[in-house]
Amino acid sequence: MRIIRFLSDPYSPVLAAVTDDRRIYPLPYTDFLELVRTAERRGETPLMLLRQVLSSLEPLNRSYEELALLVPIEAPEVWACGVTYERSRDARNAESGGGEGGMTCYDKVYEAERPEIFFKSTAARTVGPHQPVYLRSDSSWQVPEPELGLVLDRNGRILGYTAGNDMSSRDIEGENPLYLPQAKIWRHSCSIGPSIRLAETVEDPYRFEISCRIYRGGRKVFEESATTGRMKRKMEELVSFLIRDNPIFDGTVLLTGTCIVPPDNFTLREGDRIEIEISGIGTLINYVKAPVPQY
Ligand code: DO4
Ligand code: MG
Repeated sequence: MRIIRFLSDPYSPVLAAVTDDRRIYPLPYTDFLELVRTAERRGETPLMLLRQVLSSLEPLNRSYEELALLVPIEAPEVWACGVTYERSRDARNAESGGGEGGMTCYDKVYEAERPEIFFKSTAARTVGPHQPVYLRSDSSWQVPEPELGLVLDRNGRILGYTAGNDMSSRDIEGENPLYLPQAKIWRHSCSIGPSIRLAETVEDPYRFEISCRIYRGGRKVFEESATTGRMKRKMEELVSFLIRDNPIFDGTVLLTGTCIVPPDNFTLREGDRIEIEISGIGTLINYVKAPVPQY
């Protein structure tokens, strides 16, 4: 069972459940958190509540593909983990010119007890399906980072899973790791969606298949797949470090790090179409836009 938001006529957001057979049921809740809280008040899980509610509702007479999807949750904050996969560690060593001789900061954090966790985005900087992600004007080496996202409550409980794009500037981070916030945070540098897969419907979160495809002028210029089974850490371990002495909000999203990095000679260009697909969650599609001049 997945939860989406879409824009109905006349322009109001609707929360809906998508069943495994892709039927869509508009829900009587304003957002995902209201669904979770209603279930909690009734001493039920979100899935138990949805099963009851859906039995008295009619599915929508439209297909998933026809809907104008919105960001599935307006996450007050998005945090992200880094170097949780070998692929990310190796790419970072390459872009920073490290990796020869002594241990780099990336080698160290990959092995350390404490994971890398950084602040990634706010609701205003985060976009949903089919909204543009922007490039930075001062970077010439930019890539999407396809990541599994955990949707958390204020206690760090994993309520659901979503797909995320941790847009990254490899030349800025490669120049100096202290530039990380600038390599990670700018206008529309984070995208999440298209749905939230209820955590209780996921048997094993280390079996998500993640794929990334990038199209340029209609031609596929990049494709790669990996699985969350290659993650060095456990999801609960990442969450426990996030919430250590750090109160979070209901609906916070934690991106769990990238397992896919395009080749070193690849950089995003205006007009590229990025597709991030995660099994059981769906495909998050965004177009790349040139930076907006300051005003
Ligand atoms: O170390 C910098 C960021 C790493 C990251 O974003 C990732 O591994 O996904
Ligand atoms: Mg990342």
